[in-house]
Amino acid sequence: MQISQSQLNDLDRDGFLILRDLFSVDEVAAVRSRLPRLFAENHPGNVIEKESGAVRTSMGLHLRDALFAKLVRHPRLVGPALQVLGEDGYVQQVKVNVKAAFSGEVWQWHYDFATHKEEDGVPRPLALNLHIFLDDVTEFNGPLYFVPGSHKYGEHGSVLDDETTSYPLWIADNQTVSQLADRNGLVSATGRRGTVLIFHDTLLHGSPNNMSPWDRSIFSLIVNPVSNALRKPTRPDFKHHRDLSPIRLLNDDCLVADAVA
Ligand SMILES: O=C(O)CCC(=O)C(=O)O
Repeated sequence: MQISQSQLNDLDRDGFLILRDLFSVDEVAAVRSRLPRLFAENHPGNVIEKESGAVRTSMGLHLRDALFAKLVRHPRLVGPALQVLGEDGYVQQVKVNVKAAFSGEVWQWHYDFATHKEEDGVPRPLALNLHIFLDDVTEFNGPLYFVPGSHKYGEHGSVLDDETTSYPLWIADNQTVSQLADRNGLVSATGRRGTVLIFHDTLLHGSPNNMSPWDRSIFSLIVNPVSNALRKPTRPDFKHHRDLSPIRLLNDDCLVADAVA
C-alpha cells in the first residue's frame, strides 16, 4: 500500500500520520488472540509494570509468534513506511504496549531517536514507528500525545530515566516540551481498533496513566533503513534486532488468508 501525496505532506509537516481503520476487526482479533500466550511466557522481552505487576510491554514478538512474523511484513503497515524511507528497511523493534485498565503507567515525554542514538549507535533519526491500535483508543485509556511538528527541531535534549517506570527511557525535559507545545499545541492520537499511526524518530510524544476501566494495547513496529543500521549495540536483540535483512512484503490478506501456525 502507498499513501497519497497529501498524506506524505501531512506526515512531513506534523511528524505523524493517522490512518483510520486500516486493519479490520477480524484482523485485529487474530492478532489479539496471540497475546495471552505471549504475555504468559517467561521471556526477558516481557516487561512488567512497576506497581501492578501487569505486562507493560512485550517485545521481540515476530520471533515468538508466526502471526507477528507476518504482521511485520504486512503491506498495509510497512508499505507506506518503505515509501517514505525510499530504501530498504529492517525490523528494528517489535512490541505490544499494553497499558492495562486502572493500572497502566505513564510513558514520559520522549523522542525515540534519543534511545536509538545513545543505546544502539544509530547514526541518523530516520526510523519510523508504526502503531496499530489493538483496542479502541480514547481520551480516557492513555492515548499517545504528540507535539505536532516537533520533529522539525532536530534532536532535543535528553536524559536517561530508569526510575519512573520499569522501562528505562531517554526522556525530554519539561522546558523543551513546554516551549514546543506552547508553539504548536498538543494532539492526542485516538481512534478505533485497527487504526494505524506512523511517526518520526524525533517527534516528541508520551502517554498518561490509564485510570479508565478499559485496556489499551497498541502494536508497535520500528523500521529503520538498512543503511542507517545500529553501529554500537548495547541492548539485547529484542530491543534492537541485529537481523538487518530488508523487509519483503507479503500479500494484503496474509493475516487471514490461511491458518497461521
Ligand atoms: O504505548 C505508549 O503509550 C507509548 C509508546 C511509545 O512511546 C513508543 O512507541 O515510542
